[in-house]
Amino acid sequence: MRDAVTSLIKNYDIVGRYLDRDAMDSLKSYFATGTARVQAAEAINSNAASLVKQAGKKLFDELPELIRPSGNAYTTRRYAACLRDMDYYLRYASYALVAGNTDVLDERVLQGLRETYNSLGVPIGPTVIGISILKELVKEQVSQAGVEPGPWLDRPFDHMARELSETDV
Ligand SMILES: CCC1=C(C)/C(=C/C2=NC(=C\c3[nH]c(/C=C4\NC(=O)[C@H](C)[C@H]4CC)c(C)c3CCC(=O)O)/C(CCC(=O)O)=C2C)NC1=O
Repeated sequence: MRDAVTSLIKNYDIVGRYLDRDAMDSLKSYFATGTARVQAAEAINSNAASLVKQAGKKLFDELPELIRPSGNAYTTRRYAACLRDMDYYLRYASYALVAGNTDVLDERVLQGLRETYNSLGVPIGPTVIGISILKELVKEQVSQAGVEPGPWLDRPFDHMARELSETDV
C-alpha cells in the first residue's frame, strides 16, 4: 500500500533518476491539497453512516428494480450487503484521499471484485451509479465543511467506478 510520496519515489528509484520537474509538480500538488484532503476525510468520517444511508436511498429511488423480487438487492440480507459495500467504498475512498493515491483501492477493494460480483450476479452498472451518488454526496458534505472540492476529491470515486466498469481483455 503506497501514498503519493512513496509511490513517486518508487517509480523514480526503479529507473535510478533524480526527481524531475514532473515529480516536483505532483509533490507540490500533494502538499498543497494536504489540509483539504484531511479535512475531507474528517467530513466523511463524522457523517459516514448518514452518507451511506442517503446514497442507498437515492440509488433505490433511481433504480427501484434493484429491490424488487427479481433484483439483486432484494431480501434484507442482500439489501444490507449492498449498503455494506457502499460503506466499504466510502471508507476506502477516505483512506485514498488521505494517501493522495489510489493504490489502497487497487489492493484492498478492487482486487478480484468484478469476478466476485459477476459470480454473484451483483450488477456492475448500478454499483457504479451508487459510487457516483456517494461522490456527489461527499462533495456536498465537504463543501458544507468549508472545503472547496477539487479533482483530488473525485479521484478515488472515479478510480473505483472506472476499474469496476472496465471489461476484461
Ligand atoms: C473491502 C473490500 C470488499 C468489497 C468491496 C466487498 C464486496 C462484496 N460484496 C459482496 C456481496 C454483495 N454485494 C451486493 C451489492 C449490491 N447489489 C446491488 O444490487 C447493488 C447494485 C449493490 C449495492 C450498491 C449484494 C446484494 C451482495 C450479496 C449478493 C449475494 O450474496 O447474493 C461480496 C460477496 C460476499 C459477501 O456477501 O460478503 C463481496 C466480497 N467485500 C470486501 O471485503
